[in-house]
Amino acid sequence: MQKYYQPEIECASQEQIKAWQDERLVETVRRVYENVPYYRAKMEAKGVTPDDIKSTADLHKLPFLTKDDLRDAYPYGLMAKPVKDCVRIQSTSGTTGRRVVAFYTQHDIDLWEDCCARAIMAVGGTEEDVVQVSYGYGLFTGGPGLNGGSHKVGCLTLPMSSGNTDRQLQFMCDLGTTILCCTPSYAAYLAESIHEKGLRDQIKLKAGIFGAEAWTPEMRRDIEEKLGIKAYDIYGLTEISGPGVSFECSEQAGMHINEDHFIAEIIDPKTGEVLPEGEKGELVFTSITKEAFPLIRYRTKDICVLTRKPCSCGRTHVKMSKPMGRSDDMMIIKGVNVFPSQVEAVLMKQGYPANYQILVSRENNSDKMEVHVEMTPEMFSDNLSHVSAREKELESALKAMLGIYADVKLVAPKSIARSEGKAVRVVDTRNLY
Ligand code: DLL
Repeated sequence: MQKYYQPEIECASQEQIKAWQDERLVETVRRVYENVPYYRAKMEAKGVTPDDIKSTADLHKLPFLTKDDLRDAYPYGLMAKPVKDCVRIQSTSGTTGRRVVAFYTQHDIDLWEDCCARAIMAVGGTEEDVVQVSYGYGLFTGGPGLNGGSHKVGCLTLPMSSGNTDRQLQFMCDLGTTILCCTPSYAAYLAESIHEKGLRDQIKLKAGIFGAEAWTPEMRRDIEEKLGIKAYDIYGLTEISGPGVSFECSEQAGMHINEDHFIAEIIDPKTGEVLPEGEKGELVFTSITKEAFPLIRYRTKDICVLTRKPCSCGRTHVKMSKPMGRSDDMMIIKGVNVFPSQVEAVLMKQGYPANYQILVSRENNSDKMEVHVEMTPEMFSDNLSHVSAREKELESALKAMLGIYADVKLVAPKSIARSEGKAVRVVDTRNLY
């Protein structure tokens, strides 16, 4: 039997959902206009005041917000509550090295954890379950979000964080983990290790909640088969709270967006025009319950489709498809958001020319990032040991900027193919979308 964490909300009528959204949108817009000078200026520039916003039908009148706004307003410019009312930040990388920082009051954390609890119960989680949270903890939202949701459901929670595979497997076997939460690529890696070590009979897993990056239907089948589980998708982004903005249910076909907290729109990424239900475009969110960091019409850059087709699970909230790509150049490598501009900034700072190429591939279900960088003619004449020392130096500078390892290869001047139009900065052979 299908169980819900908050049935009266998750299965509310369309009218009720609309009524919540109307009321909360009007309140949120007024609040940010009065408390956040950055928003007030943006609204004034578009000639719109809180009096113009009477319901969700007026949403289109409001200006969009992008990662650039977050960068411009960094660090405190979009905060809608004083620091004394905030208890947490989470963070992720931004477009040109400035990080995105999201703020939370205790109430914000509470609502975020409710969303994650809904996701856990949607995959069959109950207080009988042992939930292994193998998303990273710390600034990344994955660990803290699912951890909180698991507590709310009353599951025994293993705050493993990512890495240390032997320890992951030992706890999984010894404590009888039933639900695994991690990125799909780490799930695939764990599945392979379980298979290789012949541990399949010793595990009690029944479900997995895997998100934070794109994964293919083939990958889902492979993980499900190797582990003998159902693998569910979960979506979210730091700016809008973290995991649990939307989650899959028993249908395993699209993710329910928690519409009592977030209003979703699909727009044409080129014109900004709102598209009708069922059309593919960029997903835009407005958060309507957040106290510290409410974002209005935030452009996610994720390309998706929304559907209100009734779902057999009984939930009534709109469903989004799996993201089908991005309208910007952000890549997710080993679960970490990486922009080519960040790589470029490091190279420039270290005195390299802007002739480089980022090669991303997947080997044994694990992402690999290589950066080929042209040397200047002076560097090229150096001896070989200097070259390898320079490579190491760049690798650590990139690690400091991105948080992940990239294999740097310094190549001869003019050896990276020049293109006639836009430079081909990224060659991604993973075929994830
Ligand atoms: O990835 C939050 C999260 C943690 C989601 C754990 C799910 C599980 P960010 O690091 O800010 O936040 O990255 C957000 O990741 O805009 C999408 O492009 C991508 N993304 C997130 N979930 C999925 C998914 C977390 N299920 C960015 N499928 C988003 C495909 C996803 N892409």
